[in-house]
Amino acid sequence: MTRQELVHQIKTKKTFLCIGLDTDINKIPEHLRSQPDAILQFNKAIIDATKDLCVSYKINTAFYEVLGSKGWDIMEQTVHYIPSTHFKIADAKRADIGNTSSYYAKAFFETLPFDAITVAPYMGEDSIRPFLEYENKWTIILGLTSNEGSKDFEMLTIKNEKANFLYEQVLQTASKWGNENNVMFVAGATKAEEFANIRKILPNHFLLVPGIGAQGGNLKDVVQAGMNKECGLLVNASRAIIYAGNGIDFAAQASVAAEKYRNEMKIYLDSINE
Ligand code: NUP
Repeated sequence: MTRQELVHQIKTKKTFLCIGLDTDINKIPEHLRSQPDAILQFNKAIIDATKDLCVSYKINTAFYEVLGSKGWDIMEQTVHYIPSTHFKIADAKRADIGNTSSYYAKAFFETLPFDAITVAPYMGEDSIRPFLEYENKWTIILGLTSNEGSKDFEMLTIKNEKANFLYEQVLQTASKWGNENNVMFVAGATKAEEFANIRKILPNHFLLVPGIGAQGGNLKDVVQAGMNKECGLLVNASRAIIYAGNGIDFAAQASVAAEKYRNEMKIYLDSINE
């Protein structure tokens, strides 16, 4: 999906919500658990109920890999079920030496029809380059993550006239490997106080922002410092939406939770379009 198409979806649907399909057999409603294709049924019901409220779905591969080959099959069926209008993210956090990365890229961009994959920047440019060679596909580089451990490396103070923290150096350097049409960065909603700084370095890039809902990040804070003229944000919520209910009406409850975010997002989007 191109940047233009993504921005068009955001403006037309008045939402920049990304729903995380972190589907866990232990958390899905009891009545589904005994079914042989419980996770796929759950995902399909969530997608049917929420697709008008979001522009993107993010599949965290861990929740599928844990089930072995069956899980990979469910992930494949799920990604094919997502409408072509939606931006499909594989949250796989890959990157390796070049020839290995080229197979990671092929696995997620050709064998599977994802639009984007998350990658770790630690191994440097040659580990990311193979992902960037695909036209109309996106590489989402971990910038400043939402977890506590981001302080261990990402928030390390470095002695450098251009950057205070290591994550800033990552944004500055890695943004040059690609461009605003094929690179995004992860910026955790729990780090909203850093967003103004992130925008100084990357005024135009899209940011994938996980951490609202279950991790306690605040949508308003993220938007105030992080939104740009084209929106520039994909805000993800996984547990807060997909497990909003755990009865027969779980999909309707997920839709209610997604609609709350969408309604708030609509107000913010209207304010940049005025
Ligand atoms: O910094 C990050 N924080 C984060 O939570 C980078 C991520 N990719 N994620 C992922 O976003 C995490 O692995 C999970 O799939 C999702 C957040 O889920 P939730 O807290 O909304 O349930």
